[in-house]
Amino acid sequence: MRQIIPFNDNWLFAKPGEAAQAVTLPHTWNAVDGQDGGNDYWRGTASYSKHFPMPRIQPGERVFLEFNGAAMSAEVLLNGAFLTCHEGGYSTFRADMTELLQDENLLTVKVDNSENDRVYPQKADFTFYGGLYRDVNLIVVPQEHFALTESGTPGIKVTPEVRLRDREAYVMVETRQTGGSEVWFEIPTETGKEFRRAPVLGGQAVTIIQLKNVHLWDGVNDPFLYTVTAKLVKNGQVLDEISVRFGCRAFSIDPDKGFFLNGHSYPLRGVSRHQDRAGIGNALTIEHHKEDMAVIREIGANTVRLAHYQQAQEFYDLCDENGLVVWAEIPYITQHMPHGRDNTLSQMRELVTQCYNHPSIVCWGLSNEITASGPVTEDMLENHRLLHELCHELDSTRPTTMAHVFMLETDSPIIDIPDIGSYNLYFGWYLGELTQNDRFFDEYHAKFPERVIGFSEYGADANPQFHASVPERGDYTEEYQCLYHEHILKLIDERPYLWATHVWNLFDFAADGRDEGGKKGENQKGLVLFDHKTKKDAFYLYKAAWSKEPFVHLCGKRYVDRAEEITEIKVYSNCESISLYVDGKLTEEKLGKRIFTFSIPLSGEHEIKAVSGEQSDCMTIRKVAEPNKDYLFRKTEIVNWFDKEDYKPDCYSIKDTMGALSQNPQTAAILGRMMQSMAAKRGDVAKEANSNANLQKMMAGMTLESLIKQAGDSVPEAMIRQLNAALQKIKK
Ligand code: GCB
Repeated sequence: MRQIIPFNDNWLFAKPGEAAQAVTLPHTWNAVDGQDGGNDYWRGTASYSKHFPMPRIQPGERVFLEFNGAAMSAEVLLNGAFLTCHEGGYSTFRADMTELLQDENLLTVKVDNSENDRVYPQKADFTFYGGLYRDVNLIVVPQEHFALTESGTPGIKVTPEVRLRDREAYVMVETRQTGGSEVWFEIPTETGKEFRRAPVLGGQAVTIIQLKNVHLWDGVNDPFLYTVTAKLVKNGQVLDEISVRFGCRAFSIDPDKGFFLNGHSYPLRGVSRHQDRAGIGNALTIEHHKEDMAVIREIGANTVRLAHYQQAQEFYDLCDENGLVVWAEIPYITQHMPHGRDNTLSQMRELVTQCYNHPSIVCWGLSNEITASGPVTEDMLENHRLLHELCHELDSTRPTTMAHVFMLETDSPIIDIPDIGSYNLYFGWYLGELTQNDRFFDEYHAKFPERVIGFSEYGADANPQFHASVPERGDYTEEYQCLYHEHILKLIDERPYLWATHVWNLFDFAADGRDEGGKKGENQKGLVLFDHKTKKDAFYLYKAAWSKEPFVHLCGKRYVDRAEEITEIKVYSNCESISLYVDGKLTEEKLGKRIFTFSIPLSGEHEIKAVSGEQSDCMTIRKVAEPNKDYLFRKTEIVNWFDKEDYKPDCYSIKDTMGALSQNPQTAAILGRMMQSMAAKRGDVAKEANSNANLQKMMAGMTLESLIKQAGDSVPEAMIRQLNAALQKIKK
């Protein structure tokens, strides 16, 4: 019988020219430098080595080595001889090492996350951690065994076809193997078990098992899972055995009505997740995965976009168990690389092969914002067509999708390639007004009523150190993040045709190139901090919308010192009424939905308590004479400096629109320089926004002043003054 032996202990890790250190897997070498900003984390080739004795095996047995994540490329040597190599840091690969084994062995894995032009990702808004950051195992199997090596296959493929009307499913089960003469399949059911035998023909065995009265996998309501066991048999003797869980569900997507699960409307509303956390990088344990899932369950999401690459099998398993609908994707992102085609195809082949059996997954993401760094080329189109065809060759049951960058023209030919589409929009954060998001979808849906469209990313950065009573775009306050999401949540509620929506992001995550909003190396669009524990206020807005667990949350607990005479108290709750107590006295009771606001006069220190039935929350706030400077991301006010200066209305200034400034060659040149320096410190979206014609059109109506405001501290005040002075020298 097969044995799986954990192989995580007693490794030696060494960077070139450095002494080796003992490590236990999972391990990444960028846990610290990949999160501290500066875009200077070490990318190179390091080595992991391990001595081990000959595993105890029976004659004829084979020993496979399994890597579940070697980022980004790996070359594996056993006793100095080449065993295998792999490109792509997020998928499983295995190799048969039996022939190279000796009494005493030395395994060496050269792992490489250095820059190149072939292996995705190379350009994206997250840290490309290097290392053996997921489990390594030995798998000992008999001579004749289920397949292990082709694209990291689980050896078994389960395709349930559900007939809702008859409440039955026809489950096709296929296995691949070396040897054996037949395969015995067994599915325990709630009333007994189904058993079938199928002959091995050409290395494959197939059966179809009818499940009557099928228990459906019904999302978060009832994520029921079956298990199928396959036994490889010869002469009546069982040689190898594997089992896998699967779920029976049917889904469809309507361009007008959105997503349907098992015949009922099931709007997909949820979050995205990256696989890293503060101080640990991507070397996560099962406990980390479980903690993340608990947060997803707490917020009440029914879908998760596992961005921007294949994530750990343990996490897809958790999604199956918890009924989360998953968008799965490969890291074909930001920049199309002409030499990267094979790598996109092999990463997709592995994703689909390795993840096929998860009922949670409903689509394969071909790429993310792939047009962000350059125009749509014939090579890029061809790459997408091949990926799309590959997905359908491997899987006829799931649609392909793409996440488009917000400046991609809606009539671009690339949009027609995947079965369904989705846009990442950041109006109201990187640029523009919040209402531009609404307008975008309204226009899109009116123009392309037959296209399925979703909202694959939206978000605003917030550092919970920063607060404002009048929040503004670009101030990085918790309060602006709340306003932003309140707007978008309403937008989504009013547009049921959006087949799936995903907040970017559930958790803050590492993007070592970032330096903004008071933190280095982090993208702070999370609803939860990078510790994956501390929740920002906006988290509770979604909880109020999605979760059925009654709760009351008082916003602004970290906004203690308040200078205003009358302050707003905001409560997020899924209860129907909220009673507000100030210093122990009931001041007001309100009926409402999700968002409850109260105005209370401030004098001294106050105990605030919000109550609904059994649920309550409390906080202390106090009146202060002057605004607390620690709450301000921008320590100086930028609104007033301009008025104080001598202002010549017949000359250009930052009060002019981007459209007007780009008309005049002199002001256009000044603008260009400023945009470049602004973009340097922010994510790729901001960087690419510079050169995009479609985007320039969208921004033409904005004043330069409002653009600067939302750019936060990437434009220092001295520079704004200089800029204005330079513009004021140019006559209109
Ligand atoms: C995007 C990208 C994502 C970034 C995000 C941002 O559109 O797809 O990877 O992290 O924008 O925060 O800028």
